[in-house]
Amino acid sequence: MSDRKWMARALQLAERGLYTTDPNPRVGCVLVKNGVLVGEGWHYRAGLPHAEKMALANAGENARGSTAYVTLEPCCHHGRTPPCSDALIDTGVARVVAAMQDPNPVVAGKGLARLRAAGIRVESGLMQTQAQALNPGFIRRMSTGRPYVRCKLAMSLDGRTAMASGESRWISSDASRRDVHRLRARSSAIVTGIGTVLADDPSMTVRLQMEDLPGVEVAENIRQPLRVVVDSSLRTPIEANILQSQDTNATLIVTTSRDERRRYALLQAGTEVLTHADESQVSLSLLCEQLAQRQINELLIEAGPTLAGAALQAGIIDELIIYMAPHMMGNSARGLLNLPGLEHMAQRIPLRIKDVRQIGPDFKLTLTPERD
Ligand code: AOF
Ligand code: ZN
Repeated sequence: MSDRKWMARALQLAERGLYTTDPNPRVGCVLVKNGVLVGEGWHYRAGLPHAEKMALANAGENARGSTAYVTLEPCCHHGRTPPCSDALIDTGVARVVAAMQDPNPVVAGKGLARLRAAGIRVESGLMQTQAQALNPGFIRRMSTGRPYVRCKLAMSLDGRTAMASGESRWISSDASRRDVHRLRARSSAIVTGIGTVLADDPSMTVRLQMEDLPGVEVAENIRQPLRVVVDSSLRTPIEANILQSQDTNATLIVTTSRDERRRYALLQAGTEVLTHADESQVSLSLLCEQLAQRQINELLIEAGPTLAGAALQAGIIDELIIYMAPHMMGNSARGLLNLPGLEHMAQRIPLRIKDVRQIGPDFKLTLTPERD
């Protein structure tokens, strides 16, 4: 029982890195000796010490003979920092309880093996489900070469997203929109479509106050996710808000266009252009692979009915997040998703409701596509 209590504390610590560790995983560690907490730590940012190193430093001499509870298998490689398994061995930690193996192929069980070989008692798998939930993107990228993809939508109770004129500000409440900023802040990248850029001119940056982020550590400015525009014919205006960059990376435009003049103009404006030359339209599946190669863990799609519908039909979505506002927009208003080819009940796309909660006056639904 007390093992669970300490692991729960380590999970809580890991969560402090929710908005900062990217592309690294969120990891927490506590050191316990004779039933007493002697040290704790978490990973704050890539390049800074791992959770175990911070906990060991925090415990000092008390680390010797203690039990380490870690939410991820201690590493055994020299990355930006030296191996945590060696640090645990050198300090004389007696027992290590890990919540899960590290899916990173350079670690993948070898960290635990090294600890065992040094005579440390090692267990793995305690509260694994909770530990996995901390790092869906890191785990997905390491094990499949793809990011974990969320798609966010806002609709009325009757499933509408804009009036026939296109007017759509605002469907969901202020509280829901702040929740979307939290989703953005934990994502490595945000993908939108040219339709949304032309219609709404969004900046797709994270704009949050500290009180919007309870229980996390963010000492400096919030990290801004990479912004990506799916724009087959390079219609993004140079002056679009999404291309403007204060403390953000260059925006990435994905296209099939070979218009060199447009491409040059966009490059001049500091934008990066990625061309899917062999495709008739941008391949969302290929884009996912390319973004994973750029260390994108969690990807958020914030787009209109065309791109969001295409993403669902391409099978790349892991989680649909729908903010449902309690009003009716009527049946001349626009629908949630364009799903061409859907004509028979047998072709429906089955979803499973994972979570329902109220945010301000709205309902937030989290759904996962049923894959067989
Ligand atoms: C741990 N504890 O707190 C974290 C781990 O480049 P580096 O040195 O930061 O290493 C990054 C890799 O280390 C990352 O891909 C993952 O396998 C592991 N992360 N391991 O023992 C930690 N954040
Ligand atoms: Zn480590």
